[in-house]
Amino acid sequence: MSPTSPARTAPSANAHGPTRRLTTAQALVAFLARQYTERDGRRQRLISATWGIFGHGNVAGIGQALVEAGPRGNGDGNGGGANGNANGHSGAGAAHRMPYLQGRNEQAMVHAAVGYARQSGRLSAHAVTTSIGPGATNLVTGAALATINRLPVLLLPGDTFATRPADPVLQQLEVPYAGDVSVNDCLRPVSRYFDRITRPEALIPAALQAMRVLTDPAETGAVTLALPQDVQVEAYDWPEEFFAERDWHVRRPAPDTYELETAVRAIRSARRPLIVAGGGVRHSAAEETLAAFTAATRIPVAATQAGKGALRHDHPADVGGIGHTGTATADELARTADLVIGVGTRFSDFTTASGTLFANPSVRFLHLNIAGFDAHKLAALPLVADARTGLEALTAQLAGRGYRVDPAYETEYTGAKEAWEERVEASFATPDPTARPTQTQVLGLLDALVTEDDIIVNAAGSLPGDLHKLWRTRSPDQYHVEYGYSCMGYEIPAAIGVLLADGARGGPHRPRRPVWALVGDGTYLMNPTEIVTAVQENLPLKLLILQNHGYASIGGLSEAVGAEGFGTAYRHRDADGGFTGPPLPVDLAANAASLGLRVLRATTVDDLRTALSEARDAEGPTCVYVETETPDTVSGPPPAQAWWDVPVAETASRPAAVKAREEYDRQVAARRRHL
Ligand SMILES: Cc1ncc(C[n+]2csc(CCOP(=O)(O)OP(=O)(O)O)c2C)c(N)n1
Ligand SMILES: [Mg+2]
Repeated sequence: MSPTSPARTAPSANAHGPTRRLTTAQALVAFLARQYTERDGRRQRLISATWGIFGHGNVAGIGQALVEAGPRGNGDGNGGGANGNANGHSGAGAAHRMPYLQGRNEQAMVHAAVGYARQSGRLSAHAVTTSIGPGATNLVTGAALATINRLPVLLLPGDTFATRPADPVLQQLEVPYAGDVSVNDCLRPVSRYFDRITRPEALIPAALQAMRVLTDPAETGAVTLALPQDVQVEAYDWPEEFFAERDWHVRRPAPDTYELETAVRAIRSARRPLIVAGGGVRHSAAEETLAAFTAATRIPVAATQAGKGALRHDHPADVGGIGHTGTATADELARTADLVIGVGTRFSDFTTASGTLFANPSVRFLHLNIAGFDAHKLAALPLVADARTGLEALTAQLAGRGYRVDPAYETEYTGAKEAWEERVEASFATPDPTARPTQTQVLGLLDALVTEDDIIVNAAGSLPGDLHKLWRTRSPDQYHVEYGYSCMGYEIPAAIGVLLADGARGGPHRPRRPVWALVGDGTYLMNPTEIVTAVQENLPLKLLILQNHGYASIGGLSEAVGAEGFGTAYRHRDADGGFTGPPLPVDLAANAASLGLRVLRATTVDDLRTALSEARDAEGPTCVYVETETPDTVSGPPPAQAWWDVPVAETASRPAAVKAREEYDRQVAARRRHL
């Protein structure tokens, strides 16, 4: 971090040099507009915009500060006091403006910020300002999602008065046992850094810590600065240095010599090594380095949800998704692997098939991860480093010693990959163009249309599993599936965030990249309202709604675990009070249209092909709506290739649960703890 020289033009000064008199909120916004990240010689704004919904907890503080710093403020570039500000320094020059984005729901604003951060390679992020109370607590889900996925987002919830002149103010929680608790304390466990700014000057260390955490590749996630509503508007003489431009270098730590040597020895003695590529490959922009490592060693690469796209789908070493939603190719390799090399993964239960996937009795793990916490999982040999730097070091070390997997192993996985490809083709095939499409046929039609420019965004329902197994990822950032938190309702706002990110923005001669939000009907109903934001910003969101009248994924899971599909269909009540009546007369296409989207309804395979193509070419926000057919054996997805631990009732009166428990006990018996 190397601050450049601040403008020393302030008329006032204290013992430590010139100062500016600003409110806490004005100072925070001015500070945020002057933070930059730098990595690999590229420099960009760290906080490039602020999302907000205003209420009494932020309207006069952060809200007023955003007016001063935004396009409607006194942003004439010389700090002139167009609005009568005596010091004239809260006004933002063009480079230091703080653009404002208007959201409809606080959780959705965080999702949008997360989509933006991921698409920006974690080098640029958004802030989110809310009122106190419900506005603030609506952030909790988004914060958890950001933190779990290690994606930076700065949360600025308003908080109740620090001076407590009139407790309880509107929306204030009072707990009898502690006077200093507010609802914002809910954000502590889901934040990587949390502070409550109860005095203006406390902002200085807090803001610097917040930037440190946001730009730390091992630490990053949601960062929360809770801002009591009285402190936001309180004036203070800020040291001018606080407003200097600061560059936050995003580091690429190199591996420790001992860990590197241990890793190289482990790889050289492996006969059936398998790489598990996670989101860390993407965050480190290590895709090409991974390809070079694979070219040298021919070690096959399986991918988690966050890592899919680390290699192109047609790269000879790409064996597809791994784990519960993985391909047969990857999962078979995992069962026999003697060395599993994790690169930037959290080794979630989906990846390990809840501890049943890595079945070779002598399997060992090696884990290249920037976070020591993850690098040590599964009793792995840790290789704590940036993914790119670590892979470069491994490649260099192994190249000198001529390591390459046995050609028979390469032939084996190449053959298995071809066999899986035939299953993908079978799932995508549309023998009857006049029929209603199944979900996998919908994916097949989209697959036939997209190029490496397209980006697909998804998070929950049955789509993530189908996509993980079947999607042919054509570019490193095409596959944007949030599966750390798998949060229904992420898709639409996140797609907006992706569209706002530089990576998706076309130049004057290049249209924006097509960004598709793929949602089930349940997911749509959870959180459709950010459509209005896409319309407001004229972002060419492409929303694909797949109607199957309920929570089909959970319905299937429920059947499998003895819960008989209970409560998962969107149907009228029957005479017994269950939900087995006719589907509900809900028209999601009309709903999307009412929020401002152009909607293309498709009934048949042929309709859908046309509608998708029209949507892809559309310049404005567009929705394709299709009702899907329940899959048959030809066009359904391949079944799960590995287990997932969802505990089943140990005792029950109903036969479905008793039977499911027998199967559960069989599966649990195969679980291993890798120690
Ligand atoms: C916010 C949230 N609530 C609940 C869940 C649990 N859940 C996972 S998938 C799912 C159903 C999704 O329904 P839909 O979007 O229609 O997709 P489908 O299962 O029909 O493919 C539910 C309730 C979740 N992932 N996120
Ligand atoms: Mg559904």
